Amino acid sequence: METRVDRIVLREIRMPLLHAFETSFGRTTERRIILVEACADGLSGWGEVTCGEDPFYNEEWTDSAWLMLRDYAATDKAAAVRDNRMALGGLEAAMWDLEARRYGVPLWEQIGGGARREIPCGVSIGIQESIDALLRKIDAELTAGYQRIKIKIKPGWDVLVVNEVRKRFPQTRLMVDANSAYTLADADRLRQLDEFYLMMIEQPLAHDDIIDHAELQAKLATPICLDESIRTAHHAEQAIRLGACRIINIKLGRVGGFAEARRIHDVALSAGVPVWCGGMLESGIGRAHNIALSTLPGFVLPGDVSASRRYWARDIVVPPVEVSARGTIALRDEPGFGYEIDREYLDSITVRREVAAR
Ligand code: OSB
Ligand code: MG
Repeated sequence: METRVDRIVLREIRMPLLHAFETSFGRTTERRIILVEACADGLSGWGEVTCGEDPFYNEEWTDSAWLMLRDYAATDKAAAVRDNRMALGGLEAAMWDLEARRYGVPLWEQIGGGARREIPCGVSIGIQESIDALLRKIDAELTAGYQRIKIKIKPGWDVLVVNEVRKRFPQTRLMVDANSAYTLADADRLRQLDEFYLMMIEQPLAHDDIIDHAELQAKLATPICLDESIRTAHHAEQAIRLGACRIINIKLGRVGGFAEARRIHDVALSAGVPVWCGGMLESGIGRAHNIALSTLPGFVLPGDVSASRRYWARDIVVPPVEVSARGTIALRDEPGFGYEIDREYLDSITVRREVAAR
């Protein structure tokens, strides 16, 4: 985006998670999050870099993103950078927020959203110590009102677990996410999941694959949803054309910001493929951006966008993000991303700060 900025401030914060989050690729107990502040004309726009602490979900991690932002993002070399979308996307999102504030409109309006006044919410539940612990967690989330449950699976924590969950919660909108833990050789095992009438299986195969997913989708009744494999609208177009997925998870960071997220959304919408907003254990800032994104018309399925209190004892935004008893988050009408930043708390958890030249 061609927005003029006077100054870009990078900040790394540390936020301990209330509950460790475990996927097929690892376990997270504390987040190291980079925030990007884009300043101009006395206004600040904010973005969040959504990469993990290690390069296990994709190739980026907190320290690589810091260097990418410091040495490239704010220079005329940025356009030539390949991938590193989460780092660049953090700045891109800050620019959108800054633009929204310049016009005095909410971010959801600035990006062309606003198709709904409240967004439907689901939860993503990590791998647990026991099936009993998982069942208790699901029960608590349903009691809180969440509209859809996603559980993480991996070889050894899949068919048996889903069977128990389904027995206990026969009516719940349920899905699984494998984070690339399987290969085509596991097709028979994955096909066993068909009997549980799941909404979808998210990213069963390799993070960079489309063709094997198409072969797998042809063998499954359950829709495949792609996450890791879709970084661009071009990928989305190819995946849909090949029949590699019937649903797409859109994450702002993974695709490099609102501009590409909208392009993917548009490709999916015109193909009749539903999309939903994924999550990356964001602080309140990234969470607020996800809420804005979720108001585009094609975001018809509940996202992994849930309440601050599921992650943090204290969030950096005020008020914290809250979810209604019917499992929705209401839009806010303040300019920009819609929440106040708790500056005092933010400063107290900031471990480094640097002004990137412009
Ligand atoms: O694959 O959707 C994923 C968290 C970290 C990395 C990848 C994923 C996730 C989640 C958590 O599922 C979603 C959330 O609650 O933010
Ligand atoms: Mg996923």
